[in-house]
Amino acid sequence: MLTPLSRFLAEQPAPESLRQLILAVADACRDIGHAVNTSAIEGLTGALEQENVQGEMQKKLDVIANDMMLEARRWGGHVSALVSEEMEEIYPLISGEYLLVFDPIDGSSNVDVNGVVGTIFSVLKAPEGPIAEADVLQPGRRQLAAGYAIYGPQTTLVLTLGAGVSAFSLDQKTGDWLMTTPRMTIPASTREFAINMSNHRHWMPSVRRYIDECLAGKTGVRGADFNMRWLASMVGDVHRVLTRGGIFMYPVDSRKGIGKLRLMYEANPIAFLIEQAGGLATDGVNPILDIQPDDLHQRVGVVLGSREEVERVADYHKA
Ligand code: P6P
Repeated sequence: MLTPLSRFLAEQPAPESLRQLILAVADACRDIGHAVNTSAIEGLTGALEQENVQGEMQKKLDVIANDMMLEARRWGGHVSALVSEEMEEIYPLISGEYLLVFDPIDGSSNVDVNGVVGTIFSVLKAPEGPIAEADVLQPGRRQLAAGYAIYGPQTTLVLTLGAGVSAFSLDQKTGDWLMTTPRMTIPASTREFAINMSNHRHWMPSVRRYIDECLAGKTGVRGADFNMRWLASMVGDVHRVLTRGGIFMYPVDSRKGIGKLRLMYEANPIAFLIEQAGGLATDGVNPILDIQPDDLHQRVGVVLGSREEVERVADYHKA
């Protein structure tokens, strides 16, 4: 029987195998969302005594959500290999058309305080035969589909197959994803910024100039007051930007000379959504989607959202 999500996918310019894969990702996100929603009851909050490839303390839910994604039967033979924030190496499956790259729980430290978290995914074309890491290291411009599920007051799936961005919210009673926003678009300008202000002393001059002008409000060159939000959950902050505009920044800073966010399964899928919604996503200067990856887990600076604001930061860098 056709569901609202499968009806939507049937209208997308995509092969049937990709539509089937997106439906399988939606099912996985529904299962992960349930695990998140019941984590306190099931004793699944908190950390394990182990670190992931990022050198970050793994949360119980990180591992449980990752294990859910590794269940090969989910993918119906459409996926050749999985790549996860939680696994150092690629995870080969039987040969399929696609590579599925994901962060199973983004912002997992928020679970313990009942904050917003999400699952981010990216779909790339797989070559014939066994998959090597080099096959995965494709620029974000070559993504076939991308999206996230956000586990908040609603459980919402936001996705693109290259023809705009749409949002579906989960009907917890029926398990169906119902379209709630046919087309998400980002206003070109904003008066709302999202950044972790505690890193101010580490920022590049262009970022410090941009934020200081926002903080100067009406009395400064911007001639208007700005608002600030910071959820410490990329999916939550990005969902707000896609919903009402804004600029989200996790820039490269002087501590390590690299960014915090990961290119393959955070920045690239989110940048695809942002561009499809009419916004811009850069590393502070250049489009994220044009970056040629050289490592599965490489980090990148991220400045994304309302076009005019992202351009302003890049212009300050070039000034
Ligand atoms: P900070 C979550 O750990 C994450 O990867 C993103 O979801 C989020 O935007 C960022 O890190 C928060 O970082 O340094 O503010 O805790």
